[in-house]
Amino acid sequence: MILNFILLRFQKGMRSLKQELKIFTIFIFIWMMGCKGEESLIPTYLKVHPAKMNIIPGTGTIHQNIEDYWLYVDHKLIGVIPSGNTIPVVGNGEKDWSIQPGIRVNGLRDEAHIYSFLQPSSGTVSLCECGDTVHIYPEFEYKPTALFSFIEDFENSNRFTEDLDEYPLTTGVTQLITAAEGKYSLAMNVSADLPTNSMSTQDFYNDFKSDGRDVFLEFEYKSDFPFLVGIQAHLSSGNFTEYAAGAYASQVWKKMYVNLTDLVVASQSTGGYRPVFTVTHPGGTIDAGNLYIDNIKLVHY
Ligand SMILES: [Ca+2]
Ligand SMILES: [Ca+2]
Repeated sequence: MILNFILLRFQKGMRSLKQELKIFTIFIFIWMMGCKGEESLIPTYLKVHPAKMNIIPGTGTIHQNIEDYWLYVDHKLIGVIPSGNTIPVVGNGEKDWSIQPGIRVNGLRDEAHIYSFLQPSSGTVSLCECGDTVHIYPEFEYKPTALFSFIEDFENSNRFTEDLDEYPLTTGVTQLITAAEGKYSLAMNVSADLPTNSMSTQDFYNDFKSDGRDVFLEFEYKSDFPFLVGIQAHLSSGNFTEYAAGAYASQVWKKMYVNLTDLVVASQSTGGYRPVFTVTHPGGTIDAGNLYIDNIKLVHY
């Protein structure tokens, strides 16, 4: 009886062992299949190094503030990454890559866009499915189709002499105290007694059409106070100023890109446009200070 029971348990045990073996075999098979699938998913890693800006005569400073690299491989967007980052790319064989330079329009973190005036960097990469890292060194330069109404570096000139506010003692002067590049930048002074300083160029620029093509103002700044940037449109009914962007005070030089396209389209001026910088002092006992600007470019197609 006991012998029978032991035999039965043994046979039952054999059965469950067989079942377990079966399940184990299926599991191993699925795992191996999974491994096989994973094997083909081993990526190649692309490390995108900080871009080099190529010097093109007539395009002014090479200072840019490219915050994002829009990486395309085989004409598909792989990712939008900061420079110095590594990104995995799945695939095999020789592929085309291109990187579009990304900026933050109007200084806004949420306004991450490709900057259309710079030529994308491109090349080919050999994807290996082997986990190797391939180094990419992008280079950017202005497109030949990018046109400049003016480039002002304040080294030997200052076209920002038009005082638009009601305080004749707030002006724009070139000085040697600080500069983003070279020796000179423009300083726009404000104080509690002279709280507003609004400067523009003497000329209006009408070398671009108001048809929706990109019009941007590039510049570098350092400022004791927040300030506004916009354009003044020259219309038969008078000159109208509208602001496109604002920036906070900064004790270090920063580069900003202001999109003027919508304002240009909205005003449809035939008499042209000129950029406007307006800085305001908060009043009270706060010290007098300056908005410093350098390397201003009005760029369009
Ligand atoms: Ca300068
Ligand atoms: Ca003034």
